[in-house]
Amino acid sequence: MAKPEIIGSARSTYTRVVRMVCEEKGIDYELTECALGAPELAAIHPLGKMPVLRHGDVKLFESKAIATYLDRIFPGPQLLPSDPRLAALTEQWVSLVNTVIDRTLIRTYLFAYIKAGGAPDRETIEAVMPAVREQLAILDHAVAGTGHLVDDRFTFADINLLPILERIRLAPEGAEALARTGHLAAYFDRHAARPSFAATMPPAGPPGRARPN
Ligand SMILES: N[C@@H](CCC(=O)N[C@@H](CS)C(=O)NCC(=O)O)C(=O)O
Repeated sequence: MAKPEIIGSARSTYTRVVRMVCEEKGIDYELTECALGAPELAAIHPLGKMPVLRHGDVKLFESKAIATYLDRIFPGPQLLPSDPRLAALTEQWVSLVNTVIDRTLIRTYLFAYIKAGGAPDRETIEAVMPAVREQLAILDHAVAGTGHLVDDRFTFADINLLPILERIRLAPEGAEALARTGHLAAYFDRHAARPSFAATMPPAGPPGRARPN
């Protein structure tokens, strides 16, 4: 079978989740590193976002769609369960993270550091911190029982969240808020030891150099 090509950036959380799927399943893939606005992205994603996938004749955009495709056509551990209840729970957490939690933690909180270029945007940071804490508390409660978002299985729901938790630790309020959660902090530490997480770690740098995300 042809080798999948993931086009995106090692610094991008959504690119990382797709790479983690490949690592977890033992898929031999290639990362084509590119910047936001690259023509390779616009050729596949109508809004030019990353990641996109090329695999033989298949071209896909949207990380969840790419993950579903890779999970179904490649062997290895199933990351999107087929059992209806577990599949729905996985969708539930992916949807909440992608529509709400990513916006709060990354696009608003972390970007207040990234976009500023120089000094962090303190007004935005202070305004968003109650929502950051509230959403981390929701996740803390969710993983308290089993150490996973979906039953006691490691699924794409966990993969989709872990890169976000790693990024918010780069900025002080995010690191402190996560450390105070208890269950979620332990969940992060435990899953961060997975080889798929280590193999996809973004290049080091302060939050202001974390672009693109
Ligand atoms: N819903 C998309 C979101 C992708 C996304 O927002 N990617 C970021 C990088 S992590 C991006 O391309 N940002 C640039 C932009 O929004 O224009 C997915 O799941 O793939």
